[in-house]
Amino acid sequence: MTFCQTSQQFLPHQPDLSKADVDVQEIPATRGDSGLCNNLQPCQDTYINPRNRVRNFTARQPHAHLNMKSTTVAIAKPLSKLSLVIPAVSAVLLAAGSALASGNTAYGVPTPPGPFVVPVPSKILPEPWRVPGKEFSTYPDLNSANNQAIGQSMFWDGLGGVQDAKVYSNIFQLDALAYSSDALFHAVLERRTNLLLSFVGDSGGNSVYAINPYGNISIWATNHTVWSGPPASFDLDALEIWGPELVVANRFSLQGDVSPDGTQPASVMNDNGTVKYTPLDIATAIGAPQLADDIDLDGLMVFGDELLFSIQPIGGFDGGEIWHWTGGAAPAEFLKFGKNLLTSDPDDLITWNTGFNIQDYFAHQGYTINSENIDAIEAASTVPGPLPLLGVGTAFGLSRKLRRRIEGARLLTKG
Ligand SMILES: [Ca+2]
Ligand SMILES: [Ca+2]
Ligand SMILES: [Ca+2]
Repeated sequence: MTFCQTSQQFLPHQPDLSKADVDVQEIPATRGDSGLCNNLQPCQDTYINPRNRVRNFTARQPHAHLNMKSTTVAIAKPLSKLSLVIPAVSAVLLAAGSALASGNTAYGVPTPPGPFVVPVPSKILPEPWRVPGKEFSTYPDLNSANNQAIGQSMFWDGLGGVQDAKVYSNIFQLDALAYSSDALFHAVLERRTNLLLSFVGDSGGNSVYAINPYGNISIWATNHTVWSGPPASFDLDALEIWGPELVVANRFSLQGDVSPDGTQPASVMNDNGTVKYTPLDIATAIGAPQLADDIDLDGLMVFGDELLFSIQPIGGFDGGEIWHWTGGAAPAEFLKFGKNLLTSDPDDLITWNTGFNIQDYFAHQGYTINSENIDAIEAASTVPGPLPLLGVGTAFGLSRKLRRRIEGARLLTKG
């Protein structure tokens, strides 16, 4: 077991994984690193989600809500990272050593993985409970009491437990979550990690799939892994991972691509209430500025000004496209990720464009997704060892270092 030994390794969302961690760590896979549904939360193949989410874009008034009277909307204040880190440390220490148990539905029982891990680019796929700081949203938005709750996200511990995280808007559904310096962002571009995807409908009760650089697909999280008491129509439609534990995302998108109060067009929002990118920015980047009034970004990873994103089907796009965009004048390009196992050319990569038939590709590996429409994007690979039990004082010292690093990272990535 490898323990983190320096505070550097405890930095969440480490700003530059692309240079420092270029060497892929070929860690022998263990049962726990297999990445498939684990023995505590076996794959559920019996759950059928009948809902087929099809949106009528032609009937929708383009940003009609922008004409609504501007109102002051009370949005839940983002939780302070510091105020959350210390309780999280306490929870980890108090619960450390307790055996993992099945059947728990309260978040953090037996324990969330804690805030002090940074993923390492590799082909190893960690089980969800090993990954800290997991936040998600459903479609439609629900809270942990299984009531409809517009704009709500939840934390999930990977063992079925959830708790309310944040209300991003009191008016509009939440449909994408990200962090300003998403871990493994560049590892995706360099094909050194596992790409995580959710599709509209979560067919078969499978909320999140993983595809590795070799083109192999596996189930990363079933709906029961995410939420042990999911509603009948559970559909994960936003995902952010790599914590710190119990810390909310700081980039997001709402359904309809508007600001939380509905007064501005916004495909990507900053947590400070400013617009990171407008629908016109996104539509122009993908070469379709004529779609600016209707485009709806619904899958997102962020690193500074760079995006990996997907949109709802519109104007000839089927929703299965994943673009990489630097945020500048250059157009967005379709992501190339994963060996295409349906071709004989060993160098042929999957291009995540409209022409790539995702359902067909998944079907060839035995998975039925019933949709081309990607509604969440993330990445996961090797999780370093857990925080060694050095005592509360040491851990709280680490939390102070963590706070400083978070503050520094905020300055670097502000905006
Ligand atoms: Ca949602
Ligand atoms: Ca989904
Ligand atoms: Ca959106």
